[in-house]
Amino acid sequence: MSATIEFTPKDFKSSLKPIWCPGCGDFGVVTAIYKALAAIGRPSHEIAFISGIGCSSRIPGYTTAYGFNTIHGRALPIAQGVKSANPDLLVLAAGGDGDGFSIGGNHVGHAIRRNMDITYIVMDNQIYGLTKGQLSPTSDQGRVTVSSQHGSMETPVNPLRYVLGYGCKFVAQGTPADMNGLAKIIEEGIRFPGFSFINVQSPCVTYGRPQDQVKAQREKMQSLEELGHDPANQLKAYDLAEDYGNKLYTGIFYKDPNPGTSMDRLIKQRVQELNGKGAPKSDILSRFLPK
Ligand SMILES: Cc1ncc(C[n+]2csc(CCOP(=O)(O)OP(=O)(O)O)c2C)c(N)n1
Ligand code: SF4
Repeated sequence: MSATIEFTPKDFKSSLKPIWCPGCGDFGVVTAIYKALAAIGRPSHEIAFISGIGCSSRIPGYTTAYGFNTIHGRALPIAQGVKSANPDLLVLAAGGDGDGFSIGGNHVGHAIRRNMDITYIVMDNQIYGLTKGQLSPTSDQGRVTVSSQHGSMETPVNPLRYVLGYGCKFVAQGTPADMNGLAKIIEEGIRFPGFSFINVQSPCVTYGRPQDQVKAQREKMQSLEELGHDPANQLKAYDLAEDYGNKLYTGIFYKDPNPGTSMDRLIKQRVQELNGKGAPKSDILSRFLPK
């Protein structure tokens, strides 16, 4: 680790020009990530950024971290593989609401259960952006899209309650309408020693609705901190999360005050114990983990 080097957000911006639609909320998310990484102060070669497939999943390419734009819905299994192979890497995972809660929904619960020290950022625009505006699992009931001409008849997923229900130890929400707040939340998520989930209300300007855009969000957003919410209060967090889709709370819903040891650390400890006992070199983990 190079703790003495000072970084600026620009150090984490790659030379690749984003091809997102002008005004897409994801521009704000990547800018907040640059700021958070500068505050964390680790060099790009110690960071791995894993995504699925979607407009939002292009995000690793716009950073200077090692990146892998993987398979639709599979950011988390791959991120967990990376983290268990090298627990010393700072691992970020990201994708859209479709990627995370539709095709990849099953992985979210198991990633939470395993509790690897990974920060998972979902850019929740309540639509499939890349494939041109179909219903996503977080779309409202009644929403008319190219795949729901008569209005959606499905009950939407509440991502905040979903992850809290699985026992996620760090749950937050932000928006590019409050860039500094979002950067701070991402920084806190990275500093949290376990799996952290950050839902970002990142509007799609092309297929989204006027009431979901950044301008409308500015009117609507309410800081949990200003409301006096105690992030150690899990039951209250669950209560507040119920308002997903109606209110726009920003900040930390829940942060476990006793986070325990993350699974990547437990694996590392176990491998060190096995190495100390002269375990055979064929042990797959001991071949891949740093000594
Ligand atoms: C296995 C598989 N199924 C379906 C697709 C098609 N597909 C690509 S992106 C996407 C959804 C994109 O929506 P979301 O994940 O919410 O991200 P966004 O584009 O809105 O950022 C789908 C269905 C795919 N690439 N691979
Ligand atoms: S289609 Fe929507 S989500 Fe995709 S880049 Fe354009 S504005 Fe962003």
